[in-house]
Amino acid sequence: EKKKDWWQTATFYQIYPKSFKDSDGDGIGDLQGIRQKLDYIQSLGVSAIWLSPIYKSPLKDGGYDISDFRDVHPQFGTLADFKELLEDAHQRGIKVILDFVPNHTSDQHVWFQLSANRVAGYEDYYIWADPKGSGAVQVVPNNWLSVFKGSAWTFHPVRQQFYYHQFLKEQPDLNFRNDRVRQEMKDVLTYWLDAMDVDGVRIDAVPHLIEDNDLSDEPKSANAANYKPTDFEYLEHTRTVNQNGSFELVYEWRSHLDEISKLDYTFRVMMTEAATDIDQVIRYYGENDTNGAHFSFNFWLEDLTDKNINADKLEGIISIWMQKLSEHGYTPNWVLGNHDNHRIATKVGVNIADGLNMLTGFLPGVQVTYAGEEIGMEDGEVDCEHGDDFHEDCSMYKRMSRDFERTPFQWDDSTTAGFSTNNETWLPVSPKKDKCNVKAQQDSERSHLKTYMNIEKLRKQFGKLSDDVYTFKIGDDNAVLDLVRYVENDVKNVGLCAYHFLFNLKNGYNSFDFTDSVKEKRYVVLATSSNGTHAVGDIIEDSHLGLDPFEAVILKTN
Ligand code: TEU
Repeated sequence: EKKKDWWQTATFYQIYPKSFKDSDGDGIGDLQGIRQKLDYIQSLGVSAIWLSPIYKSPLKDGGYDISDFRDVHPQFGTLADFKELLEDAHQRGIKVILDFVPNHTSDQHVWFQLSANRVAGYEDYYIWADPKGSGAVQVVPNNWLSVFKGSAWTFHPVRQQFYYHQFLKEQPDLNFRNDRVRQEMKDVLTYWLDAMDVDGVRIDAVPHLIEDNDLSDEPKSANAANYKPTDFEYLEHTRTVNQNGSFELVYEWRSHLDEISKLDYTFRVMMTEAATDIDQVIRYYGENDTNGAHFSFNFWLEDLTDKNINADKLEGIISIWMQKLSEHGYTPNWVLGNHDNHRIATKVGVNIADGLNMLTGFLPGVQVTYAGEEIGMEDGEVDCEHGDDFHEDCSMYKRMSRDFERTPFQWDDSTTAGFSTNNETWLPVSPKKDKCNVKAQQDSERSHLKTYMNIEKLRKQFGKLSDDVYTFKIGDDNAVLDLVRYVENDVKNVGLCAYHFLFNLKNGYNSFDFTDSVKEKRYVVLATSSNGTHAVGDIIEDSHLGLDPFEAVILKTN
């Protein structure tokens, strides 16, 4: 088997900079705050941090609306602060990945101002279209919808045309059919990867990069019949996502990234965000001999809830992804959450969160952790009045706001959870910090955090195992998921030297018999912190094992 690169067995730790640690007392997290917490990050054992956008921005979409791609938002610090963070991280062997948001800019970006004023050279930087018809009322060019809300077109009074925006109206889409725009964004990549020396990029919203050129209407979705005729919302997104050009752009950026890496013999990683169906996700990894992203996020575990989680469902997700990716020789990856979705501990229940961290840590390939998952952090509580994201529309707030998963990180049980010296934090600190915080979990012998740190240690060994995963369902009602990975050179002597991951997904005791040889010696290398009786080092003498509700254990047999 080919020797693996570091990233193929790595854990990427996502930090939402506003929420991690405030160093200057303004109630908002910043770069020096992250720098202060590098000891903690290092103690986790993760390989890399990925920072959500840190750039100049009016912050209409949490920084995903960028007004200067080359500078840091003063709220987060300065370029000098970023360099210090990068240097200190590198000194500890931690890679730093930045968010690259090419699909759109802020409407405050100078390019948009120039384009709106039809300044020569900038006319076609964005996607402009005339109103339909010639009546007094400005009619949108077509029925395309924004991912967030309503039409994807907004009329610009200066230019007297509509501009296209896949997200907020403050986030006009760049026109990637324009070579100058292509070059501009390549230059942004060069700036961060080459001049600033960052270790890679997470590319935002790649399915949306290019739209159908003739602006034809979207068809109604198959179940549109069930909706009121005024419900405009129930249209397909076939003209605006996964167009061939979007894949080509990703491939172009990959080859650009590789060229930069060749110059200084330093590997750089590229990951893409495409919340779309699996075959399209795989196309962002590459096509035929053309490389795309090193990996494109697998969001299937994000759909888990306490209602749908069971051994069947997990087994299905794992086998489909393992099979599809191995067909292409690509590296799998496993994501439990991010800044766009309710926290996994809230969705499935805190008692299942450890088992899921153990699962993503056990599986072959890349593990992605959203800061807070390692302590079983749940969503915070925010009301519209104190909200940030979509708070302008309180009827939408509960349904659409992503504030809940962005509340300040819980370092300790003090008033602001150790996040800030200022009691006025940008989003309220969750009252759950009393019980759920880093300090308490560091001090306790068994905790979510300790389990997480242990799985990270074990990953160093798991990386050397064969990449095949054997999946079984055992126990009463097939409620226990049993995943087996063998030591590479032992695959043929099945059963001799292997790791088992056992996860009881039933809210009840489960007991089962090992079907393989009883002569083997089995011992526990990891167990969930709060449910169950097993502990690291326990030797399992009999061919029989009992698991408490939602208990997960990793056994080694040899
Ligand atoms: O999200 C891209 C995306 O497609 C969104 O629809 C995402 O699935 C949605 O926010 C879920 O609620 C990326 C970023 O992750 C997100 O934070 C940004 O708002 C968005 O791009 C626009 O830049």
